[in-house]
Amino acid sequence: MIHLDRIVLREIRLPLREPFRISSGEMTERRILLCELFDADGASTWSECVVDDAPNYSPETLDTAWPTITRFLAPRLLGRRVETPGEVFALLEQDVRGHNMAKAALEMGCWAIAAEQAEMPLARLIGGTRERIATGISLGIQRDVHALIAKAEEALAAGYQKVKIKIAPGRDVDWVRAVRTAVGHDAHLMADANNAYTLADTDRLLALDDLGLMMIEQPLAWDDLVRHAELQRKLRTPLCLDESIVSLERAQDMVTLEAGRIVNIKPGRVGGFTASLRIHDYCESVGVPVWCGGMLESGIGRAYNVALASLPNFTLPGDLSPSARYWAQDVVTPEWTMDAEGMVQVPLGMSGIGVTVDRKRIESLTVRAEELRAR
Ligand code: OSB
Ligand code: MG
Repeated sequence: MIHLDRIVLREIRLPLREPFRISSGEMTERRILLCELFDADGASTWSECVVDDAPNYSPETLDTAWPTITRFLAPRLLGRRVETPGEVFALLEQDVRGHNMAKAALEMGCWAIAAEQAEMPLARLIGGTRERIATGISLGIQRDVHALIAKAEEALAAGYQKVKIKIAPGRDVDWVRAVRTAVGHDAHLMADANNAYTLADTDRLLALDDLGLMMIEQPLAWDDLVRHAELQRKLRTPLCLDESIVSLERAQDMVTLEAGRIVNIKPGRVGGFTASLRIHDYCESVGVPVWCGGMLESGIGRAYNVALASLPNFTLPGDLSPSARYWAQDVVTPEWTMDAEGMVQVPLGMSGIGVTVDRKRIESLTVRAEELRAR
């Protein structure tokens, strides 16, 4: 049983080792929202709300998630007894529209509390079966095509099993073709447009069809399915939806409309693990492969992604780069690493999220904190 009596929210600032640019914006430093959850029985854990500073990926930001949690979401959990973490999503969904990342931070934290109570690794509690997970890298938009080629070659040499190239109009077909020529036809490449195109760009997108990409991620609007379906009818390359899939129902709609053939599951975007598990199971039942995306999480958010990606239908490499790719120093020990085969180990040797949170470091990075208690 889960019975939270205290939640502490914190904002920390963590500078990225290099700026990360996507078609809709650039990040140099992450403003990260962390939650610490305390159960009345003594169990506690950390979770991460994967919002960013600006609403260029989803409508949520750190500054919308914070008051949504304090005013609307945390009061529903604090002081309440809940039998299983699988009930938390419905509790947070009831009459609260949207704010999936805010919901997910608390919902996933409840799963980790349950894992602590059961003395089980989170990955096993949710039904994960893998011990190692194939990893891909997401390469931000580079200064020029030469820089992009160098990054892609470096990533493949390091063992990454998939290279995702962020694209935008003018930095797309020629750039991806140049990478393909440099790395050869066997390398697993894909492109992610983060909504940079419309159907008026169909010819340009069709030119990507000859480059042997595993998939093209979210070329059209963040909330669109119908136009993605129109595009998919013309493309041989599978479309993968990211931004558009905010719930099980949207994943079902994607399949019904044939708007895409692959789903990128980010637990924050869909409201947590319960929704992620439903989408995973549904996709498995209709033969749609899924993989785990990333939001430049700290090592805390990464722990949840790794646990989720250990489920059986996560058959494609996830955006689960090791800590050192993002940060000079992560907030967890051990830091997340990847072996030479591009595999991340699922931590199965301890209960809960599988890493130890460096509280001293988090305290030194904290710019604000707020404690919430059962009333
Ligand atoms: O579209 O997948 C995306 C990062 C921020 C916002 C959106 C996306 C991304 C990434 C980075 O691609 C994935 C990672 O965490 O390495
Ligand atoms: Mg994406």
